[in-house]
Amino acid sequence: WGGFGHITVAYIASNFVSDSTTSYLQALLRNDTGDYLAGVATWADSIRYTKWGRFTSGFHFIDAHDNPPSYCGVDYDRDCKKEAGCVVSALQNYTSQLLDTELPLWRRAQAAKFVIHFVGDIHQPLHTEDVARGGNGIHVTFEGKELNLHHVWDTSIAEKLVGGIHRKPYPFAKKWAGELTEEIKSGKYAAESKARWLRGTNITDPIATALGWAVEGNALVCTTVLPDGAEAIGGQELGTDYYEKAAPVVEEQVAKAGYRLAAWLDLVISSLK
Ligand code: DCM
Ligand code: DCM
Ligand code: DCM
Ligand code: ZN
Ligand code: ZN
Repeated sequence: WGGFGHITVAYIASNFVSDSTTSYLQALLRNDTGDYLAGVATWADSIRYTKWGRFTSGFHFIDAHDNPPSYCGVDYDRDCKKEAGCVVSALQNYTSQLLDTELPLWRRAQAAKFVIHFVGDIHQPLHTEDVARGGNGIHVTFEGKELNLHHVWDTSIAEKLVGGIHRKPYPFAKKWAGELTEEIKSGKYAAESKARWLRGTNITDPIATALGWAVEGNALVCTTVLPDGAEAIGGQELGTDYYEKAAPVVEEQVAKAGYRLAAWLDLVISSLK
């Protein structure tokens, strides 16, 4: 996701974590405001092109060798690059660093920041997709603007959903997170979705847990992102029909990522004591 998506995911998570998780992470991240998660949600993107952070650039996605729309699927051994890693191995690695109380606090704070970011990214369908580098090479127009498909899914759809963010991601994200939090607590996700979202979550098996999240996002590439394949969409305007199917998917993936991030952080922090 772009910054707006990541910040929204973090605000949703801060609405659901337990009080002890809040205190623990506020201390670790040295921020005792309500923005302690939101404030670090985009940090991983800010370091990925720096010299020291270059090793993390492959951690934001997994390039599933699928063939949308006829075949979707993610296979850890097939798709997670052995040298560069992927978002699934990164979540496992940084979760274990966050759990490792032998590590210096700055390393564990850094691990927390990676976990907060990567739980977001794994829920962006095109971050689990190999075709044209996750859609970066598919040129489209959206509301008349020339963009690539990856950018549309990272940023444009979410921003249109909330009526634009007017260069103020934090207040707009906080508001959207508040709305999605209500949908989870008592609205459209309350009855069935949120219980289903946490099925398969296993702190003793981060690879299987994260792979489950990736498989689910990747399936959306076949149904919603590229329902007629990559060839059909290239050079096209993504009109109202496309947007109206995509927007609820973006909304649910963001809500789900925030709710799962809260559950994951609770599991990590509670297992430390
Ligand atoms: N931090 C870190 N490693 C350091 C120093 C700080 O991971 N060597 C973390 C703690 C905060 C965030 O970075 O989450 C911001 O730190 P600062 O307040 O130093 O900018
Ligand atoms: N950081 C790091 N190693 C570096 C530079 C930065 O681990 N060589 C981390 C420490 C903080 C985060 O980046 O977690 C933010 O650092 P800063 O406040 O220096 O930008
Ligand atoms: N990306 C992806 N899959 C890839 C390559 C990149 O999901 N195989 C993502 C990471 C960024 C965006 O696409 O969100 C742009 O990446 P880059 O700047 O590395 O092209
Ligand atoms: Zn992206
Ligand atoms: Zn990212």
